[in-house]
Amino acid sequence: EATHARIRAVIADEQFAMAFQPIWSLAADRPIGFEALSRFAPEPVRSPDVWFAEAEAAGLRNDLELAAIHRALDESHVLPAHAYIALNASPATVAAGNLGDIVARARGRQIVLEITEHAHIEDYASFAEALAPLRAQGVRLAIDDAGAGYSSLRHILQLTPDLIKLDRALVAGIGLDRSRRAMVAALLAFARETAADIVAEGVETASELAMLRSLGIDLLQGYHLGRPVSGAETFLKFGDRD
Ligand code: G
Ligand code: G
Ligand code: MN
Ligand code: NA
Repeated sequence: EATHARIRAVIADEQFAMAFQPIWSLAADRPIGFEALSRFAPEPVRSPDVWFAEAEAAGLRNDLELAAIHRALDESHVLPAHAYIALNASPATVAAGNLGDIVARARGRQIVLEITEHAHIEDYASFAEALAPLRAQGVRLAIDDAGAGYSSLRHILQLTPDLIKLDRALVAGIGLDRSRRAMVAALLAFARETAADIVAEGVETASELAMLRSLGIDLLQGYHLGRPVSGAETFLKFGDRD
């Protein structure tokens, strides 16, 4: 089928590039990590959401995710040595057991795996089983889009993630909305209880930054701190020059 062939070609010819977006520590006043985000070259330019949905429909989601993860790790030398690399992965890709070599591929760089809150975990046992040896090797687990309102949140929190990434809708609505404020408070309390770090996503303005700082949140990601940019641009801005 046409879509299937197209996605196979995207994977085989690596018709995509990696962008990196800083995750900024206010206390350290520098990025402590970078999230790898795929950017697809073939025209028309479309969101990675669309590509991953098409890949899913074609039965190629795991292959495309794995290709993106390998590409991100291969390019990660553009990042400063102290910084972790955050990789997006669906639970099915983790459960398939194909991530076994990511620690070796990272050449000593710390890895954070971002699993989105709204991903349905079909085979929880396989997912947890594949995750355990990775975590034993120091790979940290982040819950992406936390608090977006999906019922899987409680399930995912049972894995005691190392990082909790507050969904951008929470960040945008926090000044206005009591229910979102309550959700942020609950996630902050959970993070304190389990010694997880909190990252606020989608920080777009100085006033959001100030409000998050007043809540004691140190780690921020969003256009206000830095957009996702190419590996070359990331190296120019942040790379180790020695
Ligand atoms: O970068 P952007 O906001 O356009 O990404 C849209 C969505 O696609 C986000 O949810 C992001 O997590 C996801 N995404 C982007 N790149 C990758 C990738 O390489 N792998 C996976 N699994 N998801 C990605
Ligand atoms: O689902 P995930 O959190 O992985 O998606 C990250 C997506 O959010 C990326 O596509 C990235 O381009 C986008 N993004 C990053 N910072 C901001 C921001 O400040 N505002 C908005 N609207 N999107 C952002
Ligand atoms: Mn993410
Ligand atoms: Na997110």
